[in-house]
Amino acid sequence: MKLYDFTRAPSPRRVRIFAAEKGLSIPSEQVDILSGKARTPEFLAINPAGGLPVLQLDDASYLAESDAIALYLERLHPEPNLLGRDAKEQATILMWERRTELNLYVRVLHAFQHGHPLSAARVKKQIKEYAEFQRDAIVEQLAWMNEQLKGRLFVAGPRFTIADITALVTIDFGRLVEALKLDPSHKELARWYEAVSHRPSAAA
Ligand SMILES: N[C@@H](CCC(=O)N[C@@H](CS)C(=O)NCC(=O)O)C(=O)O
Repeated sequence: MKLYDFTRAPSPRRVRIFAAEKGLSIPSEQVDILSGKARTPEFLAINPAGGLPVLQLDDASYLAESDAIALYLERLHPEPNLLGRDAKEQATILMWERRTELNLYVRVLHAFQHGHPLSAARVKKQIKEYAEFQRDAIVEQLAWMNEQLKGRLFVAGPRFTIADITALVTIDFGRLVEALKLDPSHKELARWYEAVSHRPSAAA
């Protein structure tokens, strides 16, 4: 296996943390997305959607999309379990994973794409008002997450799962691009962030 990776990008980090939680060390190759390397004809032959991460399998085929790669790794290496054991737990984790990705990650990404100078040359047109709108939505979403974390240790329940990985990566990416600031009055979110960001896998 080989992971096409870019250390500074959030989606590949989701896979890196997932693999680190399972104790896996996957050889990787850096693809500089900032200089457009994930959009060259050679790379599009590997992943026609463009973008990272991509996992090259031992049969020389390719898997893209971080959640799909995570599912593949979980099936090959079931422990520690990060995607749920029975029907209810799997569905609950998926519910929180999708909420985190669609309501937080995508907003942070859009705030970055439309508001950050690093993205200026990479989108056809930056719409600053849209970035501002997404920043406001991020603030609301974080307040909501803080409420949801009351009475439970992790995003999807009593144990660490893929939903925590997606939330951690999103928050770190948001801080990096200044679309997101954690409010010190959000005690539950701060408690959760402290716990997950100190796991060894967070360094991945
Ligand atoms: N939905 C995809 C996101 C893929 C994606 O957009 N990756 C970004 C990095 S976070 C990328 O490679 N962007 C550069 C490009 O698309 O050219 C996933 O979860 O894997």
